[in-house]
Amino acid sequence: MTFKKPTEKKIFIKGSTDDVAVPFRELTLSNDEKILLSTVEGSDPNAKAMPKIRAPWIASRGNSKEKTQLDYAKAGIITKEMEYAAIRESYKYGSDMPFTAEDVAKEVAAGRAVIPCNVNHPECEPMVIGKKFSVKVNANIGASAVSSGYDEEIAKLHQSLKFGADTVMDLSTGDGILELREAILRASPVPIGTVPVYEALERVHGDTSLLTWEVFRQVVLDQARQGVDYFTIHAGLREYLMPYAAKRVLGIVSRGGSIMASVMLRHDAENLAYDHFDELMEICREYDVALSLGDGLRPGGICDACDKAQYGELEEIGKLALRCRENGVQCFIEGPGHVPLNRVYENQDLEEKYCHDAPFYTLGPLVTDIAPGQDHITSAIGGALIAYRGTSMLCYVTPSEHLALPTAEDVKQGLITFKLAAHAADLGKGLPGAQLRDDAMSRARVEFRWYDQFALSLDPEHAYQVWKAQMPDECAHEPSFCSMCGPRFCPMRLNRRIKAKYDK
Ligand code: IRN
Ligand code: FE2
Repeated sequence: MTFKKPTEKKIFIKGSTDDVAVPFRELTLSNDEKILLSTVEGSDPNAKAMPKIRAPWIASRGNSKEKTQLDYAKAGIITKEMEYAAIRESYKYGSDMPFTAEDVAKEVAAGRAVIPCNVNHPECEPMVIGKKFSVKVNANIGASAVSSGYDEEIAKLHQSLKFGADTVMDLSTGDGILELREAILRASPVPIGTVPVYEALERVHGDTSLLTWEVFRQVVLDQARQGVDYFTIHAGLREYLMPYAAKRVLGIVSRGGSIMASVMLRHDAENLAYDHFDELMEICREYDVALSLGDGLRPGGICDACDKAQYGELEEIGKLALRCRENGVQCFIEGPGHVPLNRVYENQDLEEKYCHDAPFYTLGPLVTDIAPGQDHITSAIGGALIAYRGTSMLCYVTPSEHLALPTAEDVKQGLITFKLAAHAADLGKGLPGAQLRDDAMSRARVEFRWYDQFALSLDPEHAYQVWKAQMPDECAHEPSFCSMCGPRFCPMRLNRRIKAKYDK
């Protein structure tokens, strides 16, 4: 029997005008079935300079009084970004348009969704984060003072794009962060997020007594001008919540949260991002930077989960979210952390209640503490569950969590693990078309179309290697069994005979 291998090509689906052209990977399986897979430009590390697809859209809106996607949505104006995001969302799982640009606009206007896209990041291919849409995955990259440099981090960006990161956060600290961030922004078709307080601490050489509002404000402004699409700001970590954090076993485990808390202690003052929140919103609105309201008091262990510190901060964040909404600043809410399985849903439900349905973006949650080295798994278990309940975006956790800065291989493992968690949630949510790829996989399995199965999998190369390694050489020509059961015990073959007899 001869067999065709599946093929793949890039296609563009156009919107109402030619300048809205959304890239997809079109897979043609060996039986000529077609499947669309989401992609972005620039995932090829050898790609030329990124196209600035948004430049003409931004220029054409130059003098309008609306500044942000939220402003436009509230004014009933459909932007190209909304149209682009709607196409991407729809065709990710199929071929018709279950989500129109109007649907996206409606969710954005209500504050239930965000399109992170700084006006100074024209390379950004718009995407929408919200409960109504598919679950997104963020990958964290970034150098630290003791480990990794420029080239490694750019390689991690490309690795992230290749394995489907929907957004990437640059968490760099140490020297040269400005240049690195510039390179990341110019090479990234996905929204880039940062935690500005990390750079603020760098600028004062780690001396929290020098970390003032003026320093912080300047960092925020510089990064906004550079094109960062969203900022994690830990403004809900109020002074009155500190005693609750002090009672914990693990205290404050958020890096940004602990910097904020040290500054507050040092100056014996309220959180400076809280005190100056209006000014922060002004900067964010000017450049359309979305605020990712940080969970500085997220629990760092099962023992600290769901305590007064965590939920008290969540209530504070909710009030800030409402202010963002009123002021035309897009925002979403960061969440835990370490949470036992039985309290995962409660976290989503409280977030919606306190934060007025703003999108939730969680770090896992990790459902146990006992698996360092495997925490991509402990966190994907909680991640799948909370995303099924309504979380809009999952921050990946890699196998090196709690142990080391992730390598490029960790980035890959973290992403694959979280892409499968996000997809499991999409399936559970019953998103239109979410099951198409699963069904194609099942048919390929029954028909022993091995190469189709590889092409449909999240990590084709790995699936192929596992299959190949144990296949007897003389059978390697598309055998109708695999080495798991061998030819005599293959249930798939038995099923064929059952079908032939009973399902004519
Ligand atoms: C996501 C949800 N809660 C926290 N995160 C991410 O964790 C956050 O966006 C950032 O990428 C990373 C580290 O945040 P901290 O430790 O500074 O809070
Ligand atoms: Fe942790």
